[in-house]
Amino acid sequence: MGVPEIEDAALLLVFGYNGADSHPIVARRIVRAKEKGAKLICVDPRIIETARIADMHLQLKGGTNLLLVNALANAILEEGLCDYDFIEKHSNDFDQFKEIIKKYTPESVAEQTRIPAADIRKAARMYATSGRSMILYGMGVCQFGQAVDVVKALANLTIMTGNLGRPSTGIGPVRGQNNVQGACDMGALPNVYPGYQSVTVPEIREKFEKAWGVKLSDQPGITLTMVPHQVLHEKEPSKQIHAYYIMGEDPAQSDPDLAEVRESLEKCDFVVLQDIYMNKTGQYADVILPATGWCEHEGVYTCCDRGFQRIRKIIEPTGDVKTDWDIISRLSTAMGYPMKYNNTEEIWNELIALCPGFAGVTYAKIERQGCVQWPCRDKGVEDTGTVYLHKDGKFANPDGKAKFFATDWRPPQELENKDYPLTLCTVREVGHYSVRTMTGNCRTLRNLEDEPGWVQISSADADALGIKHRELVRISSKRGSVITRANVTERVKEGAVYMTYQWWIGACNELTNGVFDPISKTPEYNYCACKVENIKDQAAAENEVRRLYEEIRRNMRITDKAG
Ligand SMILES: Nc1nc2c(c(=O)[nH]1)N[C@H]1C(S)=C(S)[C@@H](COP(=O)(O)OP(=O)(O)OC[C@H]3O[C@@H](n4cnc5c(=O)[nH]c(N)nc54)[C@H](O)[C@@H]3O)O[C@H]1N2
Ligand SMILES: Nc1nc2c(c(=O)[nH]1)N[C@H]1C(S)=C(S)[C@@H](COP(=O)(O)OP(=O)(O)OC[C@H]3O[C@@H](n4cnc5c(=O)[nH]c(N)nc54)[C@H](O)[C@@H]3O)O[C@H]1N2
Ligand SMILES: [Mo]
Repeated sequence: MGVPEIEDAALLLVFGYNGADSHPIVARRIVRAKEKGAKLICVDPRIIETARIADMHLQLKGGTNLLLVNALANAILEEGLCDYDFIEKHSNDFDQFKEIIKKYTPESVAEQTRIPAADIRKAARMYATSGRSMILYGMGVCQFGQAVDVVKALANLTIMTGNLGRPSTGIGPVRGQNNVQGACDMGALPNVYPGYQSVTVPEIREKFEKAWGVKLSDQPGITLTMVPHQVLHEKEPSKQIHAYYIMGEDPAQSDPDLAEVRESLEKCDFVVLQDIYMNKTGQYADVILPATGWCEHEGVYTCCDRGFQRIRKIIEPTGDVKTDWDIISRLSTAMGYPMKYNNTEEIWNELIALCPGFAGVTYAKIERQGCVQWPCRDKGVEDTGTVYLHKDGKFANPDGKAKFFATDWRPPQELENKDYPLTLCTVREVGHYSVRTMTGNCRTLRNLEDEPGWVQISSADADALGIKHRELVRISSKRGSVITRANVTERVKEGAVYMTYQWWIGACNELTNGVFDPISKTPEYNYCACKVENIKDQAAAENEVRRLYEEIRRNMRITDKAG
């Protein structure tokens, strides 16, 4: 689906996605859908902005997604609200699916999800009968040890109700960064070349070997989140990691269990950082390669809806910096594989020649249309790209049918306990961006919110712990401990606290758990056990925060010159 289609849905199921803080432009479409009469169901453990305008807010207990989604499917089945014609013509494995789903009655999950069975039934009815229901999901689904299963379970809802392959229906992963979709499209994944072409399929590999004049490995690589383990614990010499080239990433801030990340960075023999700012990881780097920022170079981004868009250089870079592609080309040439591109269009043309799904997306076409959504296979003007997938119920599986998939719920790995009685979930801050190199260097945004960040805590928990709004508190897990400020709020329920991962002092990744989903390898950032303690001597704690901030700013070379 395309982002603009959101506003024409008859119902939006917004599941673990906080557009108002994460993607304000997409969030406008949600507001507009509501204005145009759409029904809105928000599934989130917090009262986020979407919950405030929703027709129903299912304020589930964190970590219980699959219980709820399976129960929604159960209610749709039980009430006979399926699109049986669509299921019959366009899907497989419905019977196996029913077999697993039948035990997930709304009544059986009400206690664990903390959602009354009647509300689950009502939401299921609304979703199944609107005629044009669309699902949007985000990190409230993905950042769990059981994430891919929940995505598939949400897809089940779309198949069983025929909410696919038509405008303003379907399931939308509202992907995080402006170009995270583009990074995947370009093959920045361990198991595929550009265009999602598997490294293990011999014909594909041979195609790339021929184009590039090299021999390529037939083994998939590993994901970012597996690096610490491969550095610290891998016994097999051929799989050990000794050198680490990090480009546009700050694992020493954004990866889980930072103590382990630091240990792995220290153990690596050689670390290179290619970035536009100094960051925490840079402090472990042997070499830093300074690159240009988004307004200093040109290229192509892919939006979360598969739409390729051109980005253009607005200002001349200053200082000794190069574009990312120029740095890569020079490095490659120095290592004995000459890469000679004169501009990004030459790189793009090589890409589309090798990727059938992108073959029709010339620079000229992107220029003309503003945005071209893949698949777009033909260079001619008639092929304008694909706004939504699965038209006429056609799916990418060999027999063209969708596949139902059901499985049982698994609880998060580290549950609240006697020593760490609260659960910690980590989310986003509207005024700051990811590891905060970009926004932390901006005085205006720092004036909006600054270190040591916040922990959202319910008034019941705060009262019981003797904590007042705005006071500094200590928050700890089995893995680490940091200082942050209490945000006592009615937006969260008792028992669960929420930190944003943008803060260098209140760095929640000192606390998070490094386990991940077996398929996506995304860490369980949204659930670990923690405790919060009050701090008696607030003045001393404020001093300590100031001292820590000065130290970090020095290490990150932050001056107040930056506007
Ligand atoms: N201002 C700003 N914008 C950003 C970013 C930023 O750092 N700052 N980061 C960007 C990136 S990288 C990404 S990936 C996106 C992410 O954007 P979102 O997908 O919106 O990510 P979050 O805010 O982490 O989580 C979404 C919601 O999931 C809820 N949640 C937590 N646990 C559960 C659960 O068990 N079930 C359900 N159903 N919901 C749960 C949280 O309460 C939260 O409201 O934002 C992007 N946009
Ligand atoms: N606890 C917790 N941790 C999380 C998350 C969470 O919800 N909770 N979310 C996770 C998610 S979804 C994500 S996507 C990650 C994000 O984490 P990261 O990817 O580490 O963070 P970013 O701030 O997006 O950018 C990383 C670096 O890229 C640099 N950079 C920006 N533009 C350019 C450029 O054009 N070229 C180069 N070479 N460098 C550039 C920035 O200065 C920064 O140092 O964090 C993850 N970590
Ligand atoms: Mo992300």
